[in-house]
Amino acid sequence: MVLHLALALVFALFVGSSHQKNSTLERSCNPPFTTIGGHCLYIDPLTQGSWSEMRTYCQSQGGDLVILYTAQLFADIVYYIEAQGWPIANYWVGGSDEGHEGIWAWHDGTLMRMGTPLWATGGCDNIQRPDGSTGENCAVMSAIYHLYINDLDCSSTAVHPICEGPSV
Ligand SMILES: [Ca+2]
Ligand SMILES: [Ca+2]
Repeated sequence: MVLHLALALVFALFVGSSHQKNSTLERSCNPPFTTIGGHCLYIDPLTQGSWSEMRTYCQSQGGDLVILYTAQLFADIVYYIEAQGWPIANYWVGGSDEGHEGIWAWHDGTLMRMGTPLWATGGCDNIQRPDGSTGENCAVMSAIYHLYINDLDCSSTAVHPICEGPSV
């Protein structure tokens, strides 16, 4: 009976510790990725290039350009960038309407929501949508719009990558 209780206690401790290890807050990521908002992300302020170049760069690290699944993740990324004290810059994320003008989608095929909370208000028309037509087909967290999303020419090269890697 005592042995059974001891085994049950050991089992409970084991389950408890493994549960804690796998919880969002305790998750660790393989370098160069770091935990941001419960995801394994890599934001590289030293590397920049076109959207496709930065997508290839993320893939070479075992990931891809980040998909902003939730408003909370978007906010966590903004807070992280601000907390680093980096200069204001442009950052590519994994959304595009290249080849299907006006239909914005993440690289996994998920449709990208317009408006709040992602998109910046461009100009004075107070519309939170892409404004670049066929000349601007890639989504950027924009330096001039407080890191809200804007559409930008995909070949712009003064843009850093935000990569998401596999969760551990
Ligand atoms: Ca477009
Ligand atoms: Ca634009």
